[in-house]
Amino acid sequence: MSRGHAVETLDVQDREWLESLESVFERQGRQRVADILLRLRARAKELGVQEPLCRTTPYVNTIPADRQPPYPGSMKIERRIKSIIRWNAMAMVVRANRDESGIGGHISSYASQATLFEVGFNHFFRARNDQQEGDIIYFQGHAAPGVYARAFLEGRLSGFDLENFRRELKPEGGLPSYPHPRLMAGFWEFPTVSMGLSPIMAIYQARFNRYLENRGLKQPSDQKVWALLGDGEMDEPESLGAITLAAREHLDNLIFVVNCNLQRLDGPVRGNGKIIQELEGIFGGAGWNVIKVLWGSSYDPLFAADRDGLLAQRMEEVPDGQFQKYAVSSGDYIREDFFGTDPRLLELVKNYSDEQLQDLRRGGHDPVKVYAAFKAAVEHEGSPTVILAQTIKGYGLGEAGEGRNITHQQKKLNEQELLAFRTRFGIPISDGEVQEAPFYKPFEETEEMQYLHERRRQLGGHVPHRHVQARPLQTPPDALFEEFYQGSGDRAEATTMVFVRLVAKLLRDREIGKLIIPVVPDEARTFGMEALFRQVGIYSSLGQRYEPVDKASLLYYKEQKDGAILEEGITEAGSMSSFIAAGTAYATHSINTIPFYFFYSIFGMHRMFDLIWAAGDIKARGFLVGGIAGRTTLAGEGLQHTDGHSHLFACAVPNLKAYDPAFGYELAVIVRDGLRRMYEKQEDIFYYITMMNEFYQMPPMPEGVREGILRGMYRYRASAAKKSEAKVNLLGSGTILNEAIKAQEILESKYGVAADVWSVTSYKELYRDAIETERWNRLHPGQEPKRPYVQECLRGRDGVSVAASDYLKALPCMVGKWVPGRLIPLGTDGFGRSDTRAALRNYFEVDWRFITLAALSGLAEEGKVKRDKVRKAIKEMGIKTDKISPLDV
Ligand SMILES: Cc1ncc(C[n+]2csc(CCOP(=O)(O)OP(=O)(O)O)c2C)c(N)n1
Ligand SMILES: [Mg+2]
Repeated sequence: MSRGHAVETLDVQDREWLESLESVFERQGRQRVADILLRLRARAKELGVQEPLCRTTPYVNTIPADRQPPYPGSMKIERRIKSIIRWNAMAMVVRANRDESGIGGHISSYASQATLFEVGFNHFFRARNDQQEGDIIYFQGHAAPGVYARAFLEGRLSGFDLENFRRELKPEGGLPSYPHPRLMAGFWEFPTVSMGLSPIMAIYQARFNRYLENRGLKQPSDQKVWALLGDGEMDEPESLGAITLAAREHLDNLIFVVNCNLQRLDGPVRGNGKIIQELEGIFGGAGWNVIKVLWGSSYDPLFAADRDGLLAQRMEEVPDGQFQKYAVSSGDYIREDFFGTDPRLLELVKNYSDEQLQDLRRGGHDPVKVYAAFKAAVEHEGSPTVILAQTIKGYGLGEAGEGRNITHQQKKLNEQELLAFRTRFGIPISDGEVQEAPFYKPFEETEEMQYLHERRRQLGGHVPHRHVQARPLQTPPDALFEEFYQGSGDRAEATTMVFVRLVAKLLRDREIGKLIIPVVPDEARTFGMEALFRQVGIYSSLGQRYEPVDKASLLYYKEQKDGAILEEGITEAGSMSSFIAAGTAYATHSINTIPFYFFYSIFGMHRMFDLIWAAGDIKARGFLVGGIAGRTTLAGEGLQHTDGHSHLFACAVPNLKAYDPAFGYELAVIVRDGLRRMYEKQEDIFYYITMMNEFYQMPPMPEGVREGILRGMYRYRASAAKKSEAKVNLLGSGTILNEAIKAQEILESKYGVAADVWSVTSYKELYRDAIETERWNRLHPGQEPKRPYVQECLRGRDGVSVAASDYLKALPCMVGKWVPGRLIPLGTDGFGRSDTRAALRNYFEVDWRFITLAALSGLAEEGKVKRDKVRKAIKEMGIKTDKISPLDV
């Protein structure tokens, strides 16, 4: 009872207090004790007593041995199954690296958490089927060999598959290194191997599940979100960055299991400290239910005999680095170093042999303790749970790496080490065969195989298992978009406004309105989205328990339980995680939610690219909307805020469509086609669209341009000049298209140059088409070569093309080789500045004057205009030739 109290402090008075506490506990229960403690604290405070800061509990199991539930299965059979999985997981990695040195893989991470996984697989992780929702499980990425090895026993993967671990490109196929839904369609559900993303995605997933329930899109259920994480991983800012949200939202559908093997890749997570205590303080302080699973059943008798809490005290003072040392030490060292600090501790273990001391197991390796923790977590109500399970990295590897600093990278075992592993886990492979590290699978009739299958049957099927059952949606009719095709007439608008109006309209739609999910990180007013606050409400699981200060106004800040807007506050990572949860609901919940995530464009690709990469992997659908974009279009904000490179970033994500539209109708065409492709045709793509805050009249849509808008370019305005000495093509994107249009007028009226203006909506689309076409031609030499779309557009218009955008020059350069004639790129390379739009466009040399100059200068080089004309133009347009280059600073 009095565990954790130093013996020295236990004088008579202390004992009396403790005894009376114990008697209250015995007669009146836990709640009464808690009430009294609260009262005592309050009184002590009144008396001016400075309370000791106490964020942690003693270094012992949260669930005492006498409150453990009985183990519901056969531990003996489960141990056999676990041992076989351990062996196969190890053999996969060893064999892969034998065949091809350097192919990589991890043995020791799974080895440390096999018990955590297996207790989950045998007793907790429910599969999704027609009768039940199942659980949502994020498996630690580099523990994938363990998941594969289990799937092998379950009959979901073949020996061939295991053989080809990390050899995906073999003709017969192989297994990806880590969980990638994109690469293993019917298997992995969540990409988890970029440390830190899985915890934050799991939190927002759990919250999104509640959102769906509160909005009536899904029936409430007892579905859990499990995230199996590493202790080293908890140092990633994303891992801890959203834990208060989980507590605030009372997400008792969320369980983190942190495998505290006290090591990461290079060495100890906290050699000089205690990671478990640190995490307990952090999670506990944030309002989570913390369950520590530190010691296995073999420690129970020791704790029972340690009436004065000396053992717990010693455990608390020993740093993690030293515990790691014990993991690799013999019993005599442990006796001397750990127990030897106090004769009373030595007395405690005097009947223990050195072997027994060495074999004392940590909690995370004891199914009884793990089961108790998992069960308590599942049953806990009111807050999320974190289970901190202490384990040993490389458990079972012995000399080959157990607890060693090199263990994370260990991929090869020699014959002796294989023999030792085989013997330790009792795998029926002969000495002669061990060297080959063969995979082992018992016959189906055996007790263990029957048991394994039966457990999964009871839990509803296999996990992980990704299966998409959402029915395709009908694309909204063209009529819904018609007003945007019409243009804005005399009214000046910004594409931001058009986009917001479009989404507001979609939200009102009877068919798909409920599925539209606006996500925004505290930037709604920046984009003029506040009208949506009132229209569809801001989601809050609590509704609105206060009178909003702006209640009297039309567009007040309206929070409601079934509000549609996910107003995430200032967390782009959290918002992106919401986007991913909403964008994958078609797979996780069979619900086609359609997220529109509006963010400040610089804080999009630039800030959360790894999550966007994860969205590509997980096949999230939806629209990423980069607001107030463009390095010269966003005036006044300067270096940190002006985005001139997100479209280049977007090029790197293969299934991301990226558009930089200039006009409302372009936007409408792109969004409608996106809805069609993602939700009707069920294509695994998603969209990045930039929108700007520059006001101008939105023209009506010309005839026949839809295909061009989607493919990346179309001729917006042909030259009006009938006869002219020279011709150029002006390619403009986003708001810079207007500069190209102005340059067209000047070139024609002042310099006698005919210019066609092209709206380039997507260099990425043009580039992709061109490289794919070129590839096809290369592989099909006997057939009629195809022409890239950009080349086709500009066919017969060679000479000079000037391409100007608000992004890096590299963007148009990507298609430069397919542009007939000379391509002159203009763009915004360099750090941004705070100034007016006009000043910025002069600084970055992307305004109509520089477009005109580039056209004339290109023509001069071609010999189509005189150099004098260029000099004259520079003067007339007031261009300073000695101005600094934006790249120089
Ligand atoms: C963002 C990121 N950085 C680095 C890595 C490389 N990496 C993979 S596993 C690992 C160590 C993981 O340690 P821990 O979280 O404690 O897991 P354990 O293997 O000990 O269970 C590292 C650094 C990664 N996968 N992701
Ligand atoms: Mg670790």
